[in-house]
Amino acid sequence: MTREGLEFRGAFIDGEYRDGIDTFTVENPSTGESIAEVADAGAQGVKDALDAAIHAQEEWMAIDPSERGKILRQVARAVESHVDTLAEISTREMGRPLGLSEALVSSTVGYLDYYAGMTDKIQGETIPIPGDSHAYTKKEPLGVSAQIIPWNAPLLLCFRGVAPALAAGNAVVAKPSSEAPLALLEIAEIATEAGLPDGLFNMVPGSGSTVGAALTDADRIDEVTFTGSSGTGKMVGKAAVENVIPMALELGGKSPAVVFDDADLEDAVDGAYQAMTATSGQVCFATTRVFVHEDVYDEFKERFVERVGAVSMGPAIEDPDMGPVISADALETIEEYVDEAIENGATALTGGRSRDGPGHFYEPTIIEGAADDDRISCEEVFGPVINLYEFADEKEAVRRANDTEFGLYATVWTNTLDRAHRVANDIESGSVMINRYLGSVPQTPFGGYKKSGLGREKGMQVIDHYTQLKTVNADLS
Ligand code: TXE
Repeated sequence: MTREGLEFRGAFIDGEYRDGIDTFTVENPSTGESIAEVADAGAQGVKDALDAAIHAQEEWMAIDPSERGKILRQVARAVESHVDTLAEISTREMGRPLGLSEALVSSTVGYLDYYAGMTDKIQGETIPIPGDSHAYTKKEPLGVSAQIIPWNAPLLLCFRGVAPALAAGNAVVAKPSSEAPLALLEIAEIATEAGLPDGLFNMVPGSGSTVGAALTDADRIDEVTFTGSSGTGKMVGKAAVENVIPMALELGGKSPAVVFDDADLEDAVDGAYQAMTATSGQVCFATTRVFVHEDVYDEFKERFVERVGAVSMGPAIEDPDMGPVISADALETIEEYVDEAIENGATALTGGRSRDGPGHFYEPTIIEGAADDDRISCEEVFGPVINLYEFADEKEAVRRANDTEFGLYATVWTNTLDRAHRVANDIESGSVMINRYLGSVPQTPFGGYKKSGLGREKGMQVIDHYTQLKTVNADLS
């Protein structure tokens, strides 16, 4: 269906697309053009989705666990056969270069396969207790999981939560970000066509303050998973406390990388380069503060500046090294942070400005000379901006790396074994990478220390989050 010449997408509720109470427009950040109209599900859409989810969940948890795994594997195969379509939609709506979008859809398939294999391994324990007794535990589903999805990696971040939630026997009502709802609506349809029962996975688009709040405030949800900004996360958390339900909050970071004098500098530069260019730095765990030992600082700087100088930037669909940032507002925020840092005495070694023309492009920017307590050193810029700092010894590096309210991700570059593990131990962060930047696989738990969030996603342990433990204690005498 088309409205005003644009593609139209309905809300996806109970296995079908539906009109909502209104529509909103989705823009291509590479061009600034409107590309689709999407239904605003409104509070009624949330209510309908919850009705459908509650009904579907009762039937889903009654299905044999290995059969549930088989269905999730079918969904994985269906998503796999749509990698190109999903990647293209995602690239158009949120501006990630096409090759990277394809890689992220493949990672999404990885989450489905990993958790599909877990459906028949969710088991309790027998517990030896005094007397003639038989005590055991069972892990039972919670019911309906509400998933609030951001725009920066919609498919992967959605299935990071949805795959284990479904595997554990729950239903899902998800709210996509208004910036990037299209690929998620497409994947909901693909999953349902592949055999996921109607109503088990619903997608309710609309604004955060109306549809998002209607979902997280609903007393019929049994769990909430949120990825996004700290401010919104706190609101979602308050609603979860009111509802007395478990929550997982992933609220971003200000991730340090520490580069020692014995590091492989080429690898360390590559790590910083990837952090800056992948999704234009708009990644929760992206390295944004690089601390380099004074003996190799100049060499690191020279190589990093040279590497960044060669970045190709352009429309994401043409698969450049780096695409745009998500919106005009985001561009303005990045400009404010960088301009303020420069006014305060820092230097932009590269970039430091946005690019004229259509789309929302900010040049990859290396900042030198920002103070540790400047706003650019402390707050999430969410753009292709990295700060360089020089340090003299390990203690200083760790202290400054930890001098942040966040604690999501950190990277250590050194070839000294004891130092690598000592620093990994001392850094206050939910994940620490040693001599690698990326380590994102479904098997490893992920989540934040300090203000970066609450709870852990991924890995086997997340099944505990999506289940409730029942203790059964029988008198055998
Ligand atoms: O986030 P919001 P936005 C950070 C990043 C970025 C900033 C703003 O710094 O610049 O947040 O991005 C929904 N009840 N991150 O505006 O508002 C909203 O519709 C329920 C970090 O996108 O937090 C969207 O689906 N839901 C990050 C989701 O919450 C509500 C990823 C996130 O939106 C709601 C993205 C409400 N009252 C942004 N209000 C990360 N951790 O990776 C909004 N939403």
